[in-house]
Amino acid sequence: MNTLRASPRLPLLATAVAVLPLLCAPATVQAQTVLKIGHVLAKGSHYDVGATVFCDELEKGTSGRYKCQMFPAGALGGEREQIEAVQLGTQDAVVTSTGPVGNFVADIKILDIPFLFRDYDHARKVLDGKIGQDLLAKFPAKGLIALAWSENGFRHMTNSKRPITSAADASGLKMRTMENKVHMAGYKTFGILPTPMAFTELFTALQQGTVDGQENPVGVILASKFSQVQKHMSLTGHVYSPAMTLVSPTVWGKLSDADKKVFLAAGVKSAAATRKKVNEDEANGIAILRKDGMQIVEKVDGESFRKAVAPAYAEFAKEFGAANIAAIQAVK
Ligand code: EAX
Repeated sequence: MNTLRASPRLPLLATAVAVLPLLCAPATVQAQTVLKIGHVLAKGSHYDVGATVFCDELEKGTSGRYKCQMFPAGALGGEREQIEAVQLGTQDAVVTSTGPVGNFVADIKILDIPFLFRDYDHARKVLDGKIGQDLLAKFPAKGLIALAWSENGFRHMTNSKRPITSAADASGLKMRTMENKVHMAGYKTFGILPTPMAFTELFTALQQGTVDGQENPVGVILASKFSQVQKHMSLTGHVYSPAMTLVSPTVWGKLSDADKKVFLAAGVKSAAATRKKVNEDEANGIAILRKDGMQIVEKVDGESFRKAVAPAYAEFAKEFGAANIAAIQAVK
């Protein structure tokens, strides 16, 4: 039994008042950590669905010891900015496309090669298999913890000038691209004038005509209401855009082994929820965008784009290894 002793500096009553709350505190006061997690898409988008599942799973799996404060819609800046903040530890986690990630972990730029992936099934098999998991293992050495491969989707072109049915139609258009050198090299072969820009600046740039167009998956075009500033859309599907949940090493280093398992499992569940939302957007989004006034070319001459980008594959093979590219293409 603690006996109350009057501190020489405090009369007995004041001492009692000071220590009383401590005596009434529950036996184990659970410290709670609130994680600052961001992404650049609107609430309700495929990233937001994934981030919400991630946070719910964390809270459940740690019995409330970890919760999230979510910052959607680029509130914490563009993807590159948020990745830098996660690396520095000033932000705890980010859900991001791989667009700018290649500037931090060069090896993953191989995934950004145009027409590398046949379809969603192929891309998901590669990323969830040895090739993708080996790439995730390269992140800690670069000051980032990659929990799982999530998904942005196959990218399609939109613009305000004209319908694009073949590579020739795309030629000469000033198109915003992600800050991604592989995309820019590939798109140049289509005759596009690539203008790299953070996603947070894109809507205004389209509205003001600073760029003629951009390219993004259906879910991004929907969630970002690009139908308000873009008349034409073409289902080019020229690049598959992976996404991922990155966590700061500052957070990761404080986790018990058990909590690390919770974080990893939450990352996997988050990715599954995002992929499900991407499937839904792919199924329903075109009709919605057409109803919103976009003129959509569904039958694109994909061969013209593949032919145009073929010479760049020699450069990609030099940078990433022909065998590595072939290994991805060979996954069935
Ligand atoms: O990650 O920058 C982009 O075009 C990305 O696809 C978008 O930010 C979602």
